[in-house]
Formats: sequence, structure tokens, C-alpha cells
Amino acid sequence: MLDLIVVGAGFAGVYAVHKFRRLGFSVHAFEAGDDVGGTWYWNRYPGCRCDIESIYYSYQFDDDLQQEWEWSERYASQPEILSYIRHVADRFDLRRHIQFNTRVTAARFQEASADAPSHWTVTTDDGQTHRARFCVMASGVLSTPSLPDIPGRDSFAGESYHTGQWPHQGVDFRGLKVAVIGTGSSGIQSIPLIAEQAAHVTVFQRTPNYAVPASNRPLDPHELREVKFRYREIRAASKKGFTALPFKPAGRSALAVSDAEREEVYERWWRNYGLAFQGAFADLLFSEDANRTASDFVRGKIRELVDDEEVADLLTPDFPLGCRRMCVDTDYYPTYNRDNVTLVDIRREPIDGIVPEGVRVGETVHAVDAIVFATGYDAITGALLAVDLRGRDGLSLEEKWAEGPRAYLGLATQGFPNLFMVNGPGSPSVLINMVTGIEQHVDWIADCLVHVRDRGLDAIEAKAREEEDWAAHNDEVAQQSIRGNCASWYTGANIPGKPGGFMPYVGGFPTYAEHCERVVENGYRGFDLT
Ligand code: NA7
Repeated sequence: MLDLIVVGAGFAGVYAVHKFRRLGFSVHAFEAGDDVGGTWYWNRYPGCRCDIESIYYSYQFDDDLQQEWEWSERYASQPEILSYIRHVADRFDLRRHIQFNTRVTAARFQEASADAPSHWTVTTDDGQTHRARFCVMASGVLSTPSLPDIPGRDSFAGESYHTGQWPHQGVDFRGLKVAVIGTGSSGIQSIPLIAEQAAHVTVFQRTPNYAVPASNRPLDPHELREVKFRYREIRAASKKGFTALPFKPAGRSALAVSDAEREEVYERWWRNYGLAFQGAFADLLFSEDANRTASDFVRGKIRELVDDEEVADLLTPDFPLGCRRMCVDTDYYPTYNRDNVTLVDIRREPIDGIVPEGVRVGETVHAVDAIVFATGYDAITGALLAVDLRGRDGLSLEEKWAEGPRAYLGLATQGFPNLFMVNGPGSPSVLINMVTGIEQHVDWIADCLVHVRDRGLDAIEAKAREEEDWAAHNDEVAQQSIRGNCASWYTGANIPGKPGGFMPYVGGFPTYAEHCERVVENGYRGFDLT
């Protein structure tokens, strides 16, 4: 029997395999794709790029690795991130522990018996079963694409694509009329590039989003050398940063400065800092009045950038900035000044159906040759629930989470001993620099497994009481933030029937990591060790 099965070989799974191997555990990972990379393997749509700067969105567990890798741009593109993670897999000789083209379909907990300790039986889509004492779900938080159930979807005569399942050979849109449904990050990144290529693009927008400029640029070799020289210091500062990035929090309220100064700050942050714009003042995510100043600033920018007033109005969000995931763009708003781009507001009049010729809204059929679904993901819990996970007494995760997900520290859930999640619900996951979060999670799980091994223990399981307390704490901090009041994929609102509740932990990386450390210092408080 193996010590560990790891599900997924994205950033989390790759690091988990490396870490657990180094500690002497026997590990086998399963990955549905034919290579490592996870989200960066599947998302190959035009313009796909990380919204965290490349020098931070990278592993820190090995100094030689971070010294030798050369990032070429401030925000790395999908192909470059994929090359990086491939390099990591090769450099640490991890591929031989990963079985590609294999999807885990089910996993069942088996109680300890006279013949075997507690373990998991894992079933894969090739019909095989595998046994391991522990199972680590590194299956990703934005890895289960959501394809809306629009009537007639399958009747469309042309090709259709989901941004999260993009063809590896790319798509040639030259001369085609293209529909793009969805204006989240994936739509906002891809629309400008599709518009450059296609004959015409019709964008179907339900909710406008805030987008701030990426201000992407090639990385100057001197700048990169300087970063590498200071990497240790930068990484240490990141661990103290709210979002696991090395930025000091803004100390001031947006309401404590003059209008002129506030405008100057927003202009500077708009031009330079991408996603961090929402941290230009300390209270933008906590005070509606403060937030309104930033929201109004960006609304003003949209009016400046988009020539047609009606189109600008449609593109202007009416909710507080940062409440839903902000987007980072390159030329998104000016794209609507092009003659070959049309915006269709489907909030007022929704899509009625898809017909062989295109997309029907009311009496109008928007005839197109191709449809791009930039419609997002069943986020955070989707990939966990896609596996038929059964804990003690055959309890399924779906039953356990029927009223909403519960996971102690986002790492483990009661009733599912010896099962860990990386970036589970209740961890900071998508609200922070994911790679740093992943390393912290995997390191914590690894220390825990060593603890269990060294003491000859059989199982570890989260306790119900602490799990509930953590969920209550998570709700409480979410309510203190303006994010807690918005319907978004953070709350599962994008998936019909998904139970509500704010899934990621809003309390910030340092507080979260401290909670995790306290648990260990107190003998794994909140866990049953048997
Ligand atoms: P998002 O941010 O969930 O965006 C999905 C978009 O698709 C959003 O505009 C949705 O509108 C729209 N959508 C979803 N379903 C429908 C239907 N049925 N009809 C019309 N429009 C629909 O996903 P992304 O892939 O862009 O980004 C995900 C994250 O990946 C991103 O935040 C980064 O962290 C990386 P809605 O807003 O629901 O009205």
C-alpha cells in the first residue's frame, strides 16, 4: 500500500509530490491532463496570463530553482507558466510519480482492520483501484469549467469552445464571426485578442466587471537580477503580506485625504499596480464610502476609454469594486471602440437559446461562426465534489456539504480521516498569491504526516466542533469585508443550486498561517489523532 495518493498535478500536486518524496513517503499522483500544469495546462485561450506578477507567482522552496529561472515579462503568459512548471517537474524528476491521462473518479475511506491500517481506496477512470494511507486532493479551485445550460446549446452548427478547455493547437478566428459569452477575467483577457483576429466579435455581457490595466512589460534583466539578489528578503516579506505578496498595507483611509490627493493616488495605482489597485487605501474593501471613491474612479476611466456613451454605460459596474474578483486587462475597454466589436447586454434581455446559426436574444439571432464560452468555473468545491468521495460509513462529501462546504482551516473535513485538501474552502486560496498559499498548505500537511508517522499513529481527522468554529469565524470575517455581501463565484452564486456562503478565508495569509501554526503547537488542536 502506498503512503500517499495525490489527486492533480498543477502547482499544488507537483509540489506535493516533490515534498512528500523528499520526506521518504511513497507517492503516486493522478492527473487528467497529459502533462503537469493544472489550470495553466487547460487554459490556453488567447491572452491567458496570470494577474499576479511572475516574480511572486513562482515557487520558493528551492533557491537554485528561483535563481536559475528567467521570467521574461512582468505578468507571465500561460505558455511561460506552463514551461516553468514543466521545468520544475523535470528538474526534480517528478514525472515518474505522476500518472497522466488518468482521472480520479472515486475515493472511499476504509477503516483500519486486522489486515490493514486506515486507508483510502482510489478509483480511476481506467477502472483501476489503488490504495494509500492518505489522500491529498490537489485538484484545483478553478478547474471544473462551468458550461451554462442554455437551451439548444448543442444545436449550434459552428465550433464552440470553453476558455478553460481550449484546444492545444489554438484556434484560428481569421475571417470568422465570433460570439463571446462571459465578461469575467477570461473574457476580458481574450476579447481584445480575438477582436484583433476575427471578422466580428459579439460580446454577450450579463454583469460588467471592473478591469484595471496590467501595465505588462518585458522584465528588464537588471531588474530581475536585483530581485534574485533580494529573493530571500522578498519571500520573507511576502509571508507577512495580507495577500502573500510583499506589499506593505496602505495605512490610510481613502476618506482621510483631500480629493486631489486621492485622485493622484488612484491615478498612480491605476497606471502601475494592477490587481493591487484595490489596496490603494486601507479601507477600500471594508468601508462602502471609501470603496465608492475607488469604484467611481474606475467608472470614470471606463467613460474616458470608451467612445460610445451607451456602450460605456453598459460596461460600467454598479457594485462595489473588489466585491467580485477584479480583472486585470490589456486594452479591454478600448476594444469596444473597434468597428468589429458589438456589446450585447443580456442582463436586460437574457439569451433565450442557441440555434444552429448563432445566439438568440429575444427575436434577434446573432449569427456567428464560433462561440466562446468564457463562463467560468464551479469554483473551489467543484473539483472536490466531482470525485465521488466517501468518508466514514460511506458518507459522501456531497451529503456532508449539502448545506455548504465545511473544512477545518480549509485543509480537512470531519468524517473524512486521512484526507487533506490543498486550498479547500475556508483557506485563503484565491484571495492570495496561490503559489505561496500552496507551499504553506503542502508544508503543513507534510509536517502533519511526519508527526503521524513518527508516532506510529493510524489516522487523523478534523473534529466537528472546531470545523464549525472555523466556518463561523470565516463567515464573520467575510461579513466585515464588502466581499461578503456580493453574489459571486466566491459564494457559489454562479452555479445554479450551489449552496451559498463565502468560501475563501478573508482574514489574510499571515493570520491564516498563524492559526495553522497554533493548531500544531497545541498538539493538533481540533484534530482527533488515533
Ligand atoms: P468568471 O469570472 O466566473 O466569469 C464568467 C463570466 O461568464 C461572467 O461574466 C458570467 O456572468 C458569465 N456567465 C456565466 N454563466 C452565464 C450564462 N449562463 N449566461 C451568460 N453569461 C454567463 O470566470 P473566468 O473564467 O472569467 O475567471 C475565473 C477566474 O479565473 C478569475 O477570476 C481569475 O481568478 C482567474 P455573471 O457574472 O455570472 O453575470
